Amino acid sequence: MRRLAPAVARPGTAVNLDRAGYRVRVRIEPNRATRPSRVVVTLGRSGRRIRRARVTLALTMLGMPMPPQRYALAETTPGLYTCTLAAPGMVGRFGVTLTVRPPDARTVTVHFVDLVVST
Ligand SMILES: [Cu+2]
Repeated sequence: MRRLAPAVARPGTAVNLDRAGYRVRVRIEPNRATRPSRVVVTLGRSGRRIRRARVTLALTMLGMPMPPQRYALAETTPGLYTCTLAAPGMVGRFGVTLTVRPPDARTVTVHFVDLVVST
């Protein structure tokens, strides 16, 4: 169920989301309209990193009809998943859906808002 006030990923801060026993931590940098951004996600459960999950991200601009952009993250370090987002081209609030498929557990989905700012 979506929370009424979703977590917001702002430049320079991480978002922590707890869902179904998982701790999902997300950083998006630099979150600028004219530059690609790096997404770094860590997955934990009971204090342990989750490895070999399949992690995907869908991005839509809130309040503007545009097709979602979808990305698959790569596990670049054990339990740490990354991807690079194309420069969004505009400032504003983007809705992010992050889907985590752990190797031996149910799929976990979290939602948050990504705030893209100007330079
Ligand atoms: Cu837009």
